[in-house]
Amino acid sequence: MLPRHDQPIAAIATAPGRGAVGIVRVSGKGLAPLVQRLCGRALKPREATYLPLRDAKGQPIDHGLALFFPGPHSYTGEDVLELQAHGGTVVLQLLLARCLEAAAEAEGPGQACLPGLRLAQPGEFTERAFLNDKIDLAQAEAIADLIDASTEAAARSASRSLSGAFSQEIHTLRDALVRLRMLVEATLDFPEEDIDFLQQADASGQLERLQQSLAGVLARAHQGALLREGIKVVIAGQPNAGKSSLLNALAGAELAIVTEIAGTTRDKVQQTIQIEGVPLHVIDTAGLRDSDDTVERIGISRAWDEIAAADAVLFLHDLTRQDQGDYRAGDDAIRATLAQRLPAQVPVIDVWNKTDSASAEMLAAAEGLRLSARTGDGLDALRRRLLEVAGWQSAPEGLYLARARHVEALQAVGQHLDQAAAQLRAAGPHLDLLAEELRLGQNALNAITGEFTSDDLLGVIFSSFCIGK
Ligand SMILES: Nc1nc2c(ncn2[C@@H]2O[C@H](COP(=O)(O)OP(=O)(O)OP(=O)(O)O)[C@@H](O)[C@H]2O)c(=O)[nH]1
Ligand SMILES: [Mg+2]
Repeated sequence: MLPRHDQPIAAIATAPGRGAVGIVRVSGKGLAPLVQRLCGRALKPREATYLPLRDAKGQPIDHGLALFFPGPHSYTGEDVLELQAHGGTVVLQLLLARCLEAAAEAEGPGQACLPGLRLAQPGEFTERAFLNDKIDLAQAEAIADLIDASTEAAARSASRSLSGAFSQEIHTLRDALVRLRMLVEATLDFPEEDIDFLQQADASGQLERLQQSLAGVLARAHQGALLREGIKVVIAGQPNAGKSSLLNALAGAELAIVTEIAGTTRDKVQQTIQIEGVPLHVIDTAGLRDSDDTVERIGISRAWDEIAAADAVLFLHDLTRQDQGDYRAGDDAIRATLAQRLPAQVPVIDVWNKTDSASAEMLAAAEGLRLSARTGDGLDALRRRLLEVAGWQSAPEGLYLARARHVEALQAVGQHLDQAAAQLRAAGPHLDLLAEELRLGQNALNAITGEFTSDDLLGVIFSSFCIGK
């Protein structure tokens, strides 16, 4: 049996369901005999041919377009055949089945037409493109991100990553790192030259410039990752503070039930909103208080689970009840528990609600953001604050999409460069340790584009693709 990556693969490439057209795609080495069998003729490379697509008995399944891309000039780098038919589920299933059947038919004595043709796994076409050096790993990820993009900004940035803008920055960093490594490795080979040699060649200057460029790439990758992944914002507070009203106001839709009854919300209500194209996953939770009601208690416990997993918490206070001692005691108790349960870096934003019916005195006493979920007054300031908390700087031109994985890899590079710089500054530098840190830094960089990547990581990345891509 052929190794997995050498087996020819087939799949329906278009989305399941009805559509005007649907595409069945086959990729593998040496597809010409299959093309002949399926289409009844050879096809001109990269030219659409209108023809009947027939079953084994010669009856047409459909009439459609056939396109043949001989490798390496194809999406996967192998031979690729695309059959475009009408987009019905059954038609496409029949065509796909016909491909598998034709592949198994005898081409010569003991020789199948296309041995080993099987259904493709999710992302397998793109994985082949990566393995055949048509694209690097960051570009492959950008394909999935482009397909999954939920905002225009995310789609545009994914497209820039796909065209290689992000990979180019990584390559520039890598080239500078390789030059520095060559210098250090050369010094290792000629110990008598030693540190003077490194100084003359301005190794520390080179390293410093590398660290600066890395910081720039990291900042842009962070913005790109934010566009892709967004942040999770949990609205918390006592019952009736107006949490559900605030979610509705931010979403611009009546999603969560709002009543004057304390303890209305039990299940969490989640909505993704966009501010300047940054996705914010906003979660409304049950009001926090001591309760004897079993259902409400489960809701409150879930609220705390959501809070524990938040990137930022909006702590909502009711301005109209600030003169009630027990209400303020309730807020204090929540604040204490928040401080206990939340990691220090998770920001808690105090938001004072119901400015429309609060007294001037209470308004004056409230420090922080003040708004009215009812009138919408003050919401813009909250939106700005949320972007600030997310770390969004503004939408610079030419942003590329990145993933948390890339940001982490770049941070790892930064740590290795810091270690290397420390060695270089040390009174008696260990050149072997310096060389090792630079080598590790380069590995971390290469992991982004896939030049140094474990099979496990590839499995994780490609399994999240859709089938047929
Ligand atoms: N005047 C005024 N009333 C508000 C405002 N926001 C919410 N309310 C009222 O406050 C009450 C409670 O609102 P909800 O949004 O249900 O409050 P909640 O925090 O979700 O309450 P629970 O789900 O019970 O925890 C309702 O009667 C809302 O109409 C506001 O900005 N101004
Ligand atoms: Mg509610």
